Amino acid sequence: MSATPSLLVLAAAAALAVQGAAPIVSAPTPAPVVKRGLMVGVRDVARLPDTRGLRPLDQDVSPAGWARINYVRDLPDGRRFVNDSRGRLYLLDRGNQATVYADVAAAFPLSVYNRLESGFIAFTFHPDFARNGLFYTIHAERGPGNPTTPNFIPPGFTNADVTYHDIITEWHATNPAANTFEGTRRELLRIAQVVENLTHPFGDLEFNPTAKPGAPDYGLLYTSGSDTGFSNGGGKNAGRPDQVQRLDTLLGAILRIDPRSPSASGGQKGHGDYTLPAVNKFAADNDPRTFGEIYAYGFRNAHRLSWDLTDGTMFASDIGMNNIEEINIVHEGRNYGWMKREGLFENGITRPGGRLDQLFALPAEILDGRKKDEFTYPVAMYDHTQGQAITGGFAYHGRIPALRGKFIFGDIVRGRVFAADLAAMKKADDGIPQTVAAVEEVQLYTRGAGGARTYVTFRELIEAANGATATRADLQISRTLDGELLLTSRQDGWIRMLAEE
Ligand SMILES: [Ca+2]
Ligand SMILES: [Ca+2]
Repeated sequence: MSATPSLLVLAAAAALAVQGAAPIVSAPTPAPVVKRGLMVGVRDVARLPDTRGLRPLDQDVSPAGWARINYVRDLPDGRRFVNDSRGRLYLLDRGNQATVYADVAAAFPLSVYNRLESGFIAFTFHPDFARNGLFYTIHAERGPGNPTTPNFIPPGFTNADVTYHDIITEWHATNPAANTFEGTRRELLRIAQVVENLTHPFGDLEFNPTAKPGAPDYGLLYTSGSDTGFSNGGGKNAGRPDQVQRLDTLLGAILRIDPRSPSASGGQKGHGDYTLPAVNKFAADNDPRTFGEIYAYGFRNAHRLSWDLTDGTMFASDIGMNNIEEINIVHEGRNYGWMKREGLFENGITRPGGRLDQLFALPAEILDGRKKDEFTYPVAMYDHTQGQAITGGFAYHGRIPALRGKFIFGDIVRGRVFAADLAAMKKADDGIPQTVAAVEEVQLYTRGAGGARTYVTFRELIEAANGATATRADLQISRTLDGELLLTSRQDGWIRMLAEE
């Protein structure tokens, strides 16, 4: 076995620079992500219909992409659903033929499609969908000329500043067993963006899959933690550290809401048409200056959440600015640092004349835990010499022995698939910034007709499928009902599965 320890102590990070020295602008973590012998087969599952041209050219961030998959989700009844960000929610039958379950684009004609996270961004089913027929979607709309007023505009701004809306909608299927949606919709929450480009909208909706009926967390809806472009969304309102690191806002935080309307629950109303969970720390504090929806805060673009099904540990993948990609273990009420922190560093924007693309080393007594600050630090990370944007990831306990006990994730842009030891990640959740789990790369392979292995990269698979080079892999990962992992791309429309050692 490799002699590399699974838990790294990044003494080198501390030694790179002393606090107050010159900013660090590249390669701030010392170890590259390398392959250490993990090899996993990948096989084709299904390809979505070709939707090139479905949207006008100026309303398609990647017109050459066959289809733009963000999420695959299985229902307990065996049905599999997948979204195309161009505006369709598909149902895959047992033969993997896709039919349109809901035409989301038709429902939301003001939607914006020309950014990486745009269009029909995400969906999730209520854990009791089989009985109540409820599911939830995220989309974004243009602000100017929009007839609907946002429920929340960032502090200090007015409707005249609003550029985009980020919207969470509840859909109610009259017959949950039907294979085509028929029913009604109710808007839960609409928040305003004020930056030039639609940037870091809500990216994920999740129910804690380990919460059982009757438990306090059952039926509560979590959102991504998204700074709505106040980092680099462009225009005069970007680069605003005063908009984050505060509890009187709905942005930059993972929110946890009871999606029931207060008229149905009898509970306390939130900013939108939903109920504030009485169990939320910032709802229970009876302080109106701390918004009761906030579960944890200090995120830039924690666009994917997941739970370890064996013990309920909650993970968030937070996409960094110019330097550090993070996996965080999420605890209620904690501050995860953005924009004051990026990885194990102070972000330069916090200093007079400083910039978002600069980092400064933290004092050694903070890094080694002798002195505590108010932040919670990542349990695994890599820097921008190794990738540009972290995917979601999952604690793996499925059929592939080599991956069991690992957290599997990757890099959206490069399509590299990574693994970190789950026990090491949980051990790194120790209040000591410099202890983090090691990250290694997974070697993918396909099998030919004769059974021979061909070693491949995810990006090569996309390029072969599309018959063209891809500037981005646009990798994402989903988990099946039985705990296996699906690799998808917003470029080639294929759903692939990690299948064997
Ligand atoms: Ca409060
Ligand atoms: Ca640690």
